[in-house]
Amino acid sequence: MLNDLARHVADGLRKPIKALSSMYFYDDAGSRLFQQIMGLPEYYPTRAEFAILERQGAAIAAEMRPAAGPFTLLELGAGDGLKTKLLLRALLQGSADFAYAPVDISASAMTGLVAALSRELPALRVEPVVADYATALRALKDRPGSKAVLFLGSNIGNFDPAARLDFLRQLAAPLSAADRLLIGFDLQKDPRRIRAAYDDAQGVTAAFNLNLLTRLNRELGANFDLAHWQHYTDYEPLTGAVRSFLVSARAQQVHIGALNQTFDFAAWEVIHTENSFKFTLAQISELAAQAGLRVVRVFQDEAGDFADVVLAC
Ligand code: AVI
Repeated sequence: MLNDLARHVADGLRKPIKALSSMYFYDDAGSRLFQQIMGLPEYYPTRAEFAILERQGAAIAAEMRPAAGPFTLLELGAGDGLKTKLLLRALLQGSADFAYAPVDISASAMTGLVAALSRELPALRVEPVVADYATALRALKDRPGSKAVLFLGSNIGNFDPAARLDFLRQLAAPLSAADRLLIGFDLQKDPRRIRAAYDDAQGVTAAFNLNLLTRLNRELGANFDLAHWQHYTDYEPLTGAVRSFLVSARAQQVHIGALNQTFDFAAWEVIHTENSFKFTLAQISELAAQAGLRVVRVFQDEAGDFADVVLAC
């Protein structure tokens, strides 16, 4: 029986333009590399969003909590929770009655987060969930009471447009009028800055992308030779997409043991591994309306690089 990853790879490598989902970047090594990316000088989104939450945390907390009563603060893709702690502190300071339910696909990231929270915010009620987004959305539906949902870090940018709308509609479906969503959107800006954020000088983003092949070698018994694969990325201002690829630097064959199959790669053929969409404020309002949501308030950093947007039904 094939597992999810094996099935995904079988489908993705049989396509005319080979593609693998960036969802599979985040094994333990990939999650650690992403932590490193967030500290890189070129990778501005994390700092920009941190500045928003640091300076405007109290105002955001006030928009997110219901007028009265307890609520669940569910965070999709919680990661190390560094930015969220700012919001959690603001909510605790405002004596909000809530449980924090972080959701992340990485068990190791979750263990680290729960340990850090119990040290730093001992008064916080934490109900961790190790799951992918689809499972988390089902859990959200089943949760009684008021909800505030966080989807920070421009994770929304990693969906392609159809999946993005579908996901937002699923997020909106279980929400009632008093519930709130806070979504982080990376905004369109100097294309050179955007591209540099995904092609850093130290090569950490390259290692992050290439780690996907290491994962396939380990988990699916593949024999990708990393010496003959390269990271390539580009930003398209017309679509607002950063597209990242793994490039086969020569004609080669790769055997994947778990699939019992060998795949041919031509010289310079690519595997498309990630989209990171960048938005305008007008696109965000339009997207919200298409998903049956309205923009309650937009919080931006001083440079206007990033927006944390409060949405409601
Ligand atoms: C997780 N996600 C929002 C990151 C992004 O910016 O698209 C993942 C990433 N990929 C390369 N660098 C960072």
